[in-house]
Amino acid sequence: MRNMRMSLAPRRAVAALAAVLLAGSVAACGNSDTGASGGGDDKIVLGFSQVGAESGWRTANTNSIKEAAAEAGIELKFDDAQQKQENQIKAIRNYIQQKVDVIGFSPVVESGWDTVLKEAKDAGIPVILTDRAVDSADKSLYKTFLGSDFVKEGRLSGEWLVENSKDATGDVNIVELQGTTGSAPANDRKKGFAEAIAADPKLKVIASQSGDFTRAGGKQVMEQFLKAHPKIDVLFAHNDDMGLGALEAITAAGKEPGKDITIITIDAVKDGMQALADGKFNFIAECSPLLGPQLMELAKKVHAGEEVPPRIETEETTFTQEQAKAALPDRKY
Ligand code: GZL
Repeated sequence: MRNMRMSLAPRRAVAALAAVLLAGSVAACGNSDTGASGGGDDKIVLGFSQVGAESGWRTANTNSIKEAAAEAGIELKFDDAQQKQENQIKAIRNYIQQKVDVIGFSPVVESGWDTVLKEAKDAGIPVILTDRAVDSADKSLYKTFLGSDFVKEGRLSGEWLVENSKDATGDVNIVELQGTTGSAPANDRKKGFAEAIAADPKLKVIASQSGDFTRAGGKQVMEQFLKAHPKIDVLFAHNDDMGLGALEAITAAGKEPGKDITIITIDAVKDGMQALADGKFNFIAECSPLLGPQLMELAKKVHAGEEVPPRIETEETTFTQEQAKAALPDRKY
């Protein structure tokens, strides 16, 4: 009997141990489940496809998203597409495969998204657009678009130039450094600027080319502009980084930026604001990259099935040289 008891005891112990292990593994599986739609826990999983790391603005935008996700207790899967649309489409498809709860992305260009966004919709995964828009006719492919009004940024830039060119005698020759070809900010800033300067026929855009939002691109294209056009009065750059790259070319050509050539840019990142405060830039229209906290609030709402506004415009302002000097100490990015 004893032997029996003895033989029974280990079996009971094994059964008890197995039960504990089984219970533990089920619990562990629920806690460590990161890919499926929320798994057995309440942690929202957000898959985000970022344009790249092309500018100071983009770096600040990425930091805002990562910090806000941590703050909000949202598990962030993050992909840097290196400014290639095919990489963004691949990342979105991966997120669909992983059954994330919400997909967020900043589309590098406006067109070519309908197929992959329909795949996300068919998979029941809500999509939030941030920063840049898409030109899809089907607005049901995403829940909302959180970002700036780029046409307004271009218009404010042009209006400042009209206001500050009143005393000019003869034509004012403008060269334009466009952002990434096909991107919403490039298309819209160009449109807004052109509409504004139409108010004064003296203001003429004599050359316009993409510098792809990078410092290197801005420098390279500005060198070409300076070689081709002996009289350049104004540079309008679609972002600070291309303006900062252009500064090197302007200085190398023996001209004084901010004086010989008036420089207008968009973004208001710290390096741009420093150039403005130093008198090398003349005007900046702000484009805020700090979209992280609003993105996380929107992710929670769409995950909970709550209605959200189809368009949420970020608040921003403009800066002159004097305003930049005053604002610089408090700039977050
Ligand atoms: C604008 C953003 C643009 C910035 C650039 O919201 O998409 O992309 O103006 C950045 O600096 O590269």
